Amino acid sequence: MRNFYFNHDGNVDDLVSLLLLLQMPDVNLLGVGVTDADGYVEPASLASRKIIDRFGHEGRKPADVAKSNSRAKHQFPDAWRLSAFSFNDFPLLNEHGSKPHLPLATKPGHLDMIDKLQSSDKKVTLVMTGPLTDLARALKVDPTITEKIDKLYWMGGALNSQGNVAAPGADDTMEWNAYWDAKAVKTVWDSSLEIVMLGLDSTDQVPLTSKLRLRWAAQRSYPALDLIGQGYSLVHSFEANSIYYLWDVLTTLSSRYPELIEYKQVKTDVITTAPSEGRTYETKNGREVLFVTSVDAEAFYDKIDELAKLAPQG
Ligand code: AGV
Ligand code: CA
Repeated sequence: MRNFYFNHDGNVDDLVSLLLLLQMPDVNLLGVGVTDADGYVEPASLASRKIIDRFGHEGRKPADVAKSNSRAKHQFPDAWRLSAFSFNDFPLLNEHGSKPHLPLATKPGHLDMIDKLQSSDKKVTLVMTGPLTDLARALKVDPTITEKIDKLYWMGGALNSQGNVAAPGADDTMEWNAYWDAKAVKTVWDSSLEIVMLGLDSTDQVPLTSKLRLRWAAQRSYPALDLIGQGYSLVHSFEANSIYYLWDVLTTLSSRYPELIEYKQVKTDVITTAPSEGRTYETKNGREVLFVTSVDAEAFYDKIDELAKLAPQG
């Protein structure tokens, strides 16, 4: 068994990532933290608890879910944050009522992360699919957690300056999770952690297409694939700069199945001031990260199906 901790921020691909992490046969998910970023934290944490109730496996699922009390430097657009309410209302997650069985953790996200890491008997793979704020705060409270973290897999940043933030005062070179709290990225970069970075350069290789939607629809007799299809039906791209990708799912699956990706060592840094606040870039004086360059997209889509079919039928 491998120990994992997952911190996400409540958009559709974050919740689908949780669903799939729960299915990995040799992954013991120690804990889950939810940041109030790309999904309202209230419905996003409720939905997380219900996903674990319905799709978790005895013996390798977390005992609770922690809500983060970290706050945005730049908050996500409301139009994106609202999908967490719809997801939490899916009939598939509310068959037995609207209250999850799984409790909320007593501590906020960053302290929950410390507790779960410190109580692990072996090193933990840390997967983060939203802003890095909870980890940055955890490192300040207890820097010794670095000894408990095997690697950090983070969905965030971009090295080609092709960002996905369109906001006044921002120059379009940064990725949203980094822009939400750029100083947190800097804090994590200043730590000794081994970081695998899935920036937009790699996630751009796995867009959400209508072909994919139909592939899931055709397999909807599997409840987890039904939920995945329903989830992604909440997100559509009507503007050129808002195409939806499988950003977080790629990050999550890569953390356990690195054969899906190729990466190289690069030295990088992050800008923490406007107008490029949150922009990550390559520089020879930077800190080393393992930067994902390419994806075996077909194997990745197959892996989603394979894992989803392992979910309890109910
Ligand atoms: O920048 C990618 C991050 C991922 O963690 N999120 C979505 C994923 O959860 C922000 C984001 C960028 N474009 C979006 C986003 C869009 N069109 N809709 C929702 N979220
Ligand atoms: Ca996310």
